[in-house]
Amino acid sequence: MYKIDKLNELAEIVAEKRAENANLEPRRMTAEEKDTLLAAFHPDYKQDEFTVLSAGVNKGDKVPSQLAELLQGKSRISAEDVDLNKPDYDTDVLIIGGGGAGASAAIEADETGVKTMIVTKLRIGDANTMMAEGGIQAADKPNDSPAIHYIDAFGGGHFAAKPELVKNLVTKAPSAIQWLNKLGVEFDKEPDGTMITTHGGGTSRKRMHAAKDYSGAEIMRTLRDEVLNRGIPVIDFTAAVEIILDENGKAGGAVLMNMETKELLVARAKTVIIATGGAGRLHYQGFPTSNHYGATADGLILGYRVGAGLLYADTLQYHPTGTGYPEQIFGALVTEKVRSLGAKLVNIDGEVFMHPLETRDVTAASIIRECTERNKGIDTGLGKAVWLDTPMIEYKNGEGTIEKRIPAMMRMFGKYGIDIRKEPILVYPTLHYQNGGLNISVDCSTDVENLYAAGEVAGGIHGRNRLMGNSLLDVIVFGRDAGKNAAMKAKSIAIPEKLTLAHIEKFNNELAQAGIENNTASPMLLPHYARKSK
Ligand code: MEZ
Repeated sequence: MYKIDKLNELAEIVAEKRAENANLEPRRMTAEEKDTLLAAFHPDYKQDEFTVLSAGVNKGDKVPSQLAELLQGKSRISAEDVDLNKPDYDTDVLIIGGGGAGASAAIEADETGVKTMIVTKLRIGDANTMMAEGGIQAADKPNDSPAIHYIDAFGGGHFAAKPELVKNLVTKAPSAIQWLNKLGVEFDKEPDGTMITTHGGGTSRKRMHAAKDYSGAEIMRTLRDEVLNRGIPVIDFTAAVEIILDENGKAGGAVLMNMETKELLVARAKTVIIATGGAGRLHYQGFPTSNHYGATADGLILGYRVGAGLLYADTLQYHPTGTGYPEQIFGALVTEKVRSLGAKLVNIDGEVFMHPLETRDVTAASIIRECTERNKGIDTGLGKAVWLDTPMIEYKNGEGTIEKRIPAMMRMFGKYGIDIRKEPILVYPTLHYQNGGLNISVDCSTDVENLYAAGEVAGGIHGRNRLMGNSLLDVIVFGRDAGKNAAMKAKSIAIPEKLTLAHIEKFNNELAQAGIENNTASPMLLPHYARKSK
């Protein structure tokens, strides 16, 4: 193994300083310090990693270059490949994506009595929701309120979020927790049934509700059971490759592709919800990712090609603590809850170089600065990293805390011979979340009528930086709303009659006029390193 003795030697320095570091209260950065730090070290500010779009509704805006390649890529089909007059599926509400937002939407749409169907390119639950660890925010304690939650979220997002979306997020948070609780999510509770809550980066109150450190898996398990128990049809291993419009430019379904046989199918619907999640598997700027295998920005491409605009697609979240070592779990998420429970970030000299609960963009930039300009990172053989002093959790809170509160972390590192109760771990930022996405209104509608979006694919809720636990919250709040609103709309309209895929040629012409020759098939569907089917 790479210089394991050297790493053990360096870890000794962290152990020696633990008692002193545990009592340190590092000061918070000023707003000015944060701005300077972000501009110099956050990946979003590296201008040469972005491309200005030449076609589509966001022409003139910059997005990460890998995303631009797909947004201005080539459709996987042409209009002649399918017969739109012979739909394989007919439904009221078509939901594309089987993660937390898609499942929440399906449950609420089904509740209204409309015909609802989920289509997902992998299986229901193969989603970033499943991978979320640390928790879900809701201001439901006596010392807290949705108004305080609003200030934290809006400020943390650099005051760039759409105010009405943040308001919707925070005011519906307490009822979202109750809804999940009733459905059967096993939240961490005190013996008297009170929910246990902790801090996250940038929160002024303890409002993170969790199921240990596998909160997303617990929530997704519950939502999946509910979808299946209700008998909502789930068409799995089937990707949406184009949105279908009607003669008036309104959404009317989607062309689907069986991931194994590549057979094309037509789903006709009165309303369509895009809930396809994020884009970590595009590995912007060469970063590893904490995202699930299917996070390839598909929904952005589907929406953009039919005219749905994007908001803040140039801002990404690099979770400060991706695993920096060992190689087998490089980039995997080390939940922020580890820092909420008291672990501090420490450099090669054993110095605590920042407050551990600054907002994520600031923390990531600070770690990058430590490993570059300050040259205080630890060489792991895979790159530079800093220490996250996990034994400090037990030093401060007593033995057994790690096993009780973050057992999945303990298991993940334990598999590779690292006991996080006794040894600090090595971390470096990992691509975690797309802050922006399809521009939505508060009813989850996009710029295209009858086309809705919810979950990570939607933009504007978190501004230019999201706080921990507001994503699990957003998939529930906006997923539920999208389901209800798309269902109500479906009840008020007739089945679309004249369906068309004319937008494919129209977009191709726009690309040609802009001088773009790009044969990249989009949406991408699977990462470029996926094993090809025979
Ligand atoms: O909201 C998140 O991204 C989250 C809870 C992540 C984590 O650190 O656990």
